Amino acid sequence: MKHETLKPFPRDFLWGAASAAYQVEGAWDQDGRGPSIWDEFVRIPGKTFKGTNGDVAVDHYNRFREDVALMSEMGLKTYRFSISWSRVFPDGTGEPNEAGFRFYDELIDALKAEGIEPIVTLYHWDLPLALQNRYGGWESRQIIEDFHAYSLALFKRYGDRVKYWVTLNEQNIFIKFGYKTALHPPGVQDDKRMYQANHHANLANAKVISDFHAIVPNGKIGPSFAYAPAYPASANPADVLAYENAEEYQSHWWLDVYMDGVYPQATWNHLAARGLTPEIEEGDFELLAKGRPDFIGVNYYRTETYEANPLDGVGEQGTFNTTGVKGTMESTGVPGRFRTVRNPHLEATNWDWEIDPTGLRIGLRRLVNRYRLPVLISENGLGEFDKLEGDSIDDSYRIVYLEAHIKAIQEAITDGVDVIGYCVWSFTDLLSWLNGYQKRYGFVYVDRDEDDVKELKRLKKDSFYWYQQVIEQNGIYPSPDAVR
Ligand code: BGP
Repeated sequence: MKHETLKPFPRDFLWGAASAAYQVEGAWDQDGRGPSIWDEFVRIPGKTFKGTNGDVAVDHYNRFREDVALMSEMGLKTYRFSISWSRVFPDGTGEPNEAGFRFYDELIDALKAEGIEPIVTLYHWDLPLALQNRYGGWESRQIIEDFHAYSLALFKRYGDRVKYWVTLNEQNIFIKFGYKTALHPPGVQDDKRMYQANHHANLANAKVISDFHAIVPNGKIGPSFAYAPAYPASANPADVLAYENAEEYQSHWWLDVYMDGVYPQATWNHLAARGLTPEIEEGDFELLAKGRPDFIGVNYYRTETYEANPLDGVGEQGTFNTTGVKGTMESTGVPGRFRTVRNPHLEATNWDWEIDPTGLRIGLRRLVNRYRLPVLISENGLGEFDKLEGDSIDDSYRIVYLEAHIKAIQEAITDGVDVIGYCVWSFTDLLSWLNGYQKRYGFVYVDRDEDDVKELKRLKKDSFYWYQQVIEQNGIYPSPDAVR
């Protein structure tokens, strides 16, 4: 559908950028912080690109005032960041670490002083190691109580200043990578355990959401989901069925639970036939039904294209490109259901993520038609090799990428989707979990690499000035009349 004119972005649209504690903070053992599962995992040889870790990351913990000053200069309306659970509760439960709580007080106050709305993520993958060791983390139902206690402590402490909260960041990724492909901690490969851990995460999410509004009456809360909308490789009904299978298995499996408290049937049956469905206890579905969020958080980077996969076809363990060597990502799938194929209509990044702005518009429309909630785009961005030349960084490819995605959002808004904000991943360069520091996303270059922390100097990329202007004029087009 082509529009003759596009609706302008809403006046209070939240133009933003996002990060996560482990990827930016550093200060891994400073001021009483306890270790997280990532602190341990990155030390296992061969797990991350060149053995990189977040010990120092970009030292945001000690340089947050400089970073907030840059956000203010840019005119950012919102900044999404996560709280490190083991910084505020070093053991996961029990004794709080006041220095950790104070750090987030200061960060929130610094943002508010500049008129920047904080969006706080409760959990961006860095589970306290103590909870992993004590009872196996997400594999125990105890995590539901402990995540609840931790979250309520944050709501009580910061709820007077923080309106927007994200519960779990990309449950679909941390569960699949943690318990299927073993690319993330705890590095397990066991589907039965995976679906059980996933069920606990669903319950933890719902329990926190169901108690949120009593503590933060004017607040808004929702999970952030890694949504890669599915396409069929062709109009062959076998491929269309594969795409339906994939959309349900890769996305509705989580989203239907978040929004409606139910697991989708075909995938449930597929797992039940293999003895893989989670143990359900009395009251679980009642709790899930109470967890309907206020918005759908969407992290969008790409679409995925699917074709039919025979019963003896490819499985889910193909090579994942963490080197930036284009063409090294392998096809993956579920035998008898679907497999991924390259989409010949799309260009891909050096990490083989297909670039598809229209896919964002398609995804937004699908989500809103199915779940009827506003959407917060909690992540979108381009990871690339950036080159520092003198003091400047020409990242015009990033500008092209973001501009196309912003146009797609405006088209979706014109279609009728309620989008409340857009957080570009990321504000400063940061640690890419498996890909080291060479896969850069920021508007602000941080001068460090895998081998040398250097002075961590901050330098504005060309995209910084471009996004500053986008925010200033509330979109790419200053007035709807200028849109054709
Ligand atoms: C999302 C995560 C982010 C971020 C981003 C980019 O999945 O929520 O934390 O890392 O992806 O991914 P990567 O760093 O793997 O390129």
